[in-house]
Amino acid sequence: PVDVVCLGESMVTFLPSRPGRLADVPAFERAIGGAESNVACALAASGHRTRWVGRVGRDGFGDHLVETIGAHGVDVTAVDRDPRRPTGVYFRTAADRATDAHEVVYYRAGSAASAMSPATVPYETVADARVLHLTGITAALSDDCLALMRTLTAPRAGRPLVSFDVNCRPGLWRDGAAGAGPVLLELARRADLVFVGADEAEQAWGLGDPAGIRAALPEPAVLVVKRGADGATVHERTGPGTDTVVHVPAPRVDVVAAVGAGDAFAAGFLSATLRGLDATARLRHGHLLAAAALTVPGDLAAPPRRAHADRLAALAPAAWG
Ligand code: KDG
Repeated sequence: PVDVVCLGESMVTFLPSRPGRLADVPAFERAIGGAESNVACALAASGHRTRWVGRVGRDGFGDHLVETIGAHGVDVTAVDRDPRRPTGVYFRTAADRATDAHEVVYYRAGSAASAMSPATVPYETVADARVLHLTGITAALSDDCLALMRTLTAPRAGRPLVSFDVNCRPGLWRDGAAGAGPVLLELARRADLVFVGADEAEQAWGLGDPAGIRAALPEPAVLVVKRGADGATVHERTGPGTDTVVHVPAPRVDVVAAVGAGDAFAAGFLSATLRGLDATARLRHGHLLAAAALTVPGDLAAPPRRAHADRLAALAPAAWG
């Protein structure tokens, strides 16, 4: 058994050698990406037994993903290899520091992971976890992937706690945010714990404030609404129709690239959840891991060690803005 299973597509990521338009970048450095494996790597680094369930091609990029994610201490034995379809890759440009504007180009249509389905993922590969972490990205990859998401979030006796990060990526959906909205809402309502950015809730559902999002999404026992530098709010059900609401501001950091910060936040929050910590500590651990990811150019930052994170999370509220 493991603490957490993270399921989704990972890709080889190409980071630019210098800032500027994609059209002008002369060379790229290879890294890895994939929201769910980012969460898995950060959780493994925080000392949790973690498995990544994904699908890659029988190619060098697939080898690289399996070897790199495995080297982070994540169990990769359930990763499926497709003999015909390739491993997905994507390229990105450096983000503008003020606006976070950047270009992303995916080469993942028809990838090995896009062929994930209820048939390629035996339920036993996720059933022994305490937490199953999923994101809305998988739902956008193909009809088979959407069917898999529906299977994994269906009510069933003894299912792991289902954690769902909305991760609205309009560029991946046939009809952009309009097409994504209803599907993401359907899946979120079937989860036990939901992470959503206020900006993406606005984009997908036309809802910006945490109370409005909670009203549209009453089912999950825990809802976390993230507002970037303004911090995050957790709504936790404490009785029928009753929530406790806790807000924790985010620490100020010099942002290098926002990519991966949401994944790191989810990992910090999940780690603290697995350890039975209270809502304030869960949000603070989310912010701490996000801060580490915000200050590196790629998706993955080495998170602070657990004892160090505990000391930072225990700082007086004044240190937290
Ligand atoms: O959260 C970071 C991810 O966006 C990145 O690694 C790529 O998974 C990815 C995606 O589909 O956007």
